[in-house]
Amino acid sequence: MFSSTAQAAPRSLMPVQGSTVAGYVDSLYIFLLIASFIACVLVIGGFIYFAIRYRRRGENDKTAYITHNNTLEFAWSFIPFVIFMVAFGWGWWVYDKMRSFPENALEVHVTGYMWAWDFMYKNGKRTTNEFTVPVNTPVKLIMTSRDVIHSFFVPAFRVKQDVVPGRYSALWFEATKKGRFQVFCTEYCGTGHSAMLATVNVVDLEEYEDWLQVDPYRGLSLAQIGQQIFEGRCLVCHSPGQDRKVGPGLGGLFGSQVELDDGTRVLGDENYIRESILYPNEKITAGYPAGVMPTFLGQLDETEVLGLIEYIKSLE
Ligand SMILES: [Cu+2]
Repeated sequence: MFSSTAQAAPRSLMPVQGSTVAGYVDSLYIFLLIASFIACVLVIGGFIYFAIRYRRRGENDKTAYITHNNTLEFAWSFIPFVIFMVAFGWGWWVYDKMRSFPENALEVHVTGYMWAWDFMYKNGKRTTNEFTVPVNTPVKLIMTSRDVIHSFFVPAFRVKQDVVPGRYSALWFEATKKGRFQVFCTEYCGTGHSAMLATVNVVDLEEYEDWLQVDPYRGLSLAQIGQQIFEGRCLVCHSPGQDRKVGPGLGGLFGSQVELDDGTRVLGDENYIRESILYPNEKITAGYPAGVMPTFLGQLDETEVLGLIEYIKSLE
């Protein structure tokens, strides 16, 4: 349900345990679950039992005069206190493991925005909605947001961290299983929130190093580069056909007369497409709200902008 590993994962209540902390988190979670269940049975069961056993049986039935019971009162305070302290100490121990960053961690930079995730490696390699890390290696993600608060969650790794505009937050994990694992945004961030998905691809160290060297655009035509970017970043909001999504469909845009919200018309040429990508609020298509599309200024280089223009030209 949560992850799509290379091997078929056995069906279970919890996602695959794919990191060094996953087992610790699950143990604490199961302890809390069982303790809560026992407390629930005692409280609700006791409530039902007393309600029946001591119900009022007639007009003259008077409530017995009860003062107190030291032993009982101590027990019902002290036993929960011990359980809470165990949960606190245990939780602290697990949290400390999750928040103590190993010094030798491989650092990857992450940027969240409506509605995709960008990943950037130290050698300049950039990817969108998918990133690769080596197995059995500590990885530190240094994360920020371009617009609103998002939250980066990898269920299989049991790690989650808010991603906040204007500052960096971080999380770390050490993947213990190879495979492909789902990333979710878990902070509601607008229309495309549920489609704000990414994949962590965990591979051998050698495979990771090869992957890191590969130029993702090598051997691709401009339009193919554009298609790759479109599918990663634009498809959440724009259909490649005529359908209306968050934004207008881009099929047939090139060469057409685009009606704007101020009633004027503009030719859908290269300059219009470029401006719409880099300065999306300059010209708003009629029937769509302003201020929704984020700018891609500084996010795409010239080749990528040209690629997108070529790809959009080819859409019908
Ligand atoms: Cu989000």
